Amino acid sequence: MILLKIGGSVLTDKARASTVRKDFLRMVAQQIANAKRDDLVLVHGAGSFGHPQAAAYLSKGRSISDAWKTHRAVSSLNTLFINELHSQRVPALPIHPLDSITLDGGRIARFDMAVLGLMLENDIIPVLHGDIVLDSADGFNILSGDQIVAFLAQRMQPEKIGIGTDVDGIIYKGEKISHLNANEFENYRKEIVGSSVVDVTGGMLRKVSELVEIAKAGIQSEIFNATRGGNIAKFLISNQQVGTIISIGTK
Ligand code: IP8
Repeated sequence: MILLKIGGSVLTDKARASTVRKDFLRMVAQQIANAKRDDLVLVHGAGSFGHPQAAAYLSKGRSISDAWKTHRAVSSLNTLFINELHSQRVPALPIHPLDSITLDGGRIARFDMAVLGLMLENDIIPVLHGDIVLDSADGFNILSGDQIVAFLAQRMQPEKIGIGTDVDGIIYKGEKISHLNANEFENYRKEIVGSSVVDVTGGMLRKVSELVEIAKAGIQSEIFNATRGGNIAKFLISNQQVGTIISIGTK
């Protein structure tokens, strides 16, 4: 099984509320279609379909109405993405975390994976996404797609885990590094900068932190630029490295 997250920065224009990057949506769907993998689990981020709404939820009194607007926004991106996948004949269906996951203090406490398992058995590609989710400690909380990836990685032990973003990998002192040893993450931490636009889930630093944790459990992943032509296909089909590998020890 391959686990692939496509970042909100790839699918949406993060500077404009609820605006999709149509060309990229198509380009991503085409590469997934061409790879012809039926053992794929997709996760996508929220980008401008969720982060501004989640920021409003968090700052304006945490109303159920703002929680709904957040879920509605990211669900509508999920629908647009799945429509595009279907137009490329990719048999994909949604799994909405609001309905299937609960949190405890911001971390996944329960995830009913029965639907996901049956989808894979039926050659259906599940498409999950970052979402606003009920939290037993705290009303609702924002669940990033990256935490979903880390959770599924530990549960399902995929053969490959990829995080497609709009940067070439982990940028350290202005240059992409080809490998991050999870044991040395603390040396890099202060140099990894977050996103300049609204990102309630902590941007690149949070993403890398999630991947460092799974690397420490022996699970390797790769962050790469999904906006560059062909990288998703290369990741899905070949063994060619396209971004930064995060693992334990030296590569
Ligand atoms: O874009 C965030 O998911 P992410 C989810 O994967 C919401 O961090 C609702 C903002």
